[in-house]
Amino acid sequence: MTAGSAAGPDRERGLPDRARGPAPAELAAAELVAAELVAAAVGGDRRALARLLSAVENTPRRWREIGAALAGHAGGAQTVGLTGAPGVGKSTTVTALVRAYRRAGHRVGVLAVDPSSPYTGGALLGDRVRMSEHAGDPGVFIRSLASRGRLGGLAAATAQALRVLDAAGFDVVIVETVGVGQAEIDIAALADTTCVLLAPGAGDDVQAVKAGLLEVADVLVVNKGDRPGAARTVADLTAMTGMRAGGRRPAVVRVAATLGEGIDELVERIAAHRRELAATGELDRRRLARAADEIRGLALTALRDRLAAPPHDARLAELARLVVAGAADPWSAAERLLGDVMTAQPVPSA
Ligand SMILES: Nc1nc2c(ncn2[C@@H]2O[C@H](COP(=O)(O)OP(=O)(O)O)[C@@H](O)[C@H]2O)c(=O)[nH]1
Ligand SMILES: [Mg+2]
Repeated sequence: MTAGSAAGPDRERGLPDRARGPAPAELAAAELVAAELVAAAVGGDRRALARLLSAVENTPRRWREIGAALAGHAGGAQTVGLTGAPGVGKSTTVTALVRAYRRAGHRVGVLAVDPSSPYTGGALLGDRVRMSEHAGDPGVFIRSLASRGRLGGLAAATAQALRVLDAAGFDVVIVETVGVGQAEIDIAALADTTCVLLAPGAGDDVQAVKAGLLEVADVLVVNKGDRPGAARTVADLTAMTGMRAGGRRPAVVRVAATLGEGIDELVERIAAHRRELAATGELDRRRLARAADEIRGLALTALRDRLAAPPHDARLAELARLVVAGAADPWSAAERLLGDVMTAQPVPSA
């Protein structure tokens, strides 16, 4: 399998050995079975961690094998999603958060999820420069995931990658995603606590409402707090969230990420949200709901795949002929088809 070489070592930013080309040993490592890679990653081996993330990103058919090896290791990390429009300051805020979490002694993993190629966007180049202050710190692991044009697949890949970083023992795992569409918002919502970033300025708040961003926000962050209009935006958002019918009201935090201002408060708001989730049972409820979604998705995909493949595709065609000939009704035909499909077969990996 070629996942490691396809992704390129350059993708694993923060790794001291990132400039090397794939060595034979590395290619051999890519062939390792998931259980060995997971055991090594759980033991702190960053190369194994990078290999696992490459496999997750490039080889969905290995998800099952990897997921099975991860079971029992994941679940300990606090996950934080950061979303917002391009340029609002997500990467700058992530960098500041990483610094704050490191000061507190936490190990931090970061997934930067970009719908475009990480090599073409200028923003990611900027990320790389800013994030480089954490390069060589064994308590920090930063990785970008690109969608290759399939955002639905990206959400699934991000869920697996989160699980990998969680199992690898990071106390906090941060996911940065551009909040420009439902698929990206879904990715941010994979986290326990979702932070929505806005910048001061007329119309930003309205755009966020339109994009459905406010609904997913557990914490609203007004970044670029050093700019004119920040106090006004904080006041507008506070008023707006006050009108939210029922449910929890998100905290509104003013931050100037480039100056490091408001970051400690943001860390505290994220921690407070997490404490509240745990105390109310909401954390378990969300995790159960996410697991149910994932199982349902896998089951439906497996069902659809089976219906499209032999022998069920032929059976479907035969039943269709019976229905058209008036020899069967579509409901009983569907029942017969389901009865055939529901034989004990493993759910395929991809
Ligand atoms: N004035 C000001 N500029 C900021 C702040 N945070 C980020 N920026 C700038 O906004 C631009 C985009 O930041 P970036 O973190 O790449 O945004 P992203 O696209 O949301 O990840 C960069 O030029 C940052 O230096 C801030 O708090 N104040
Ligand atoms: Mg960014």
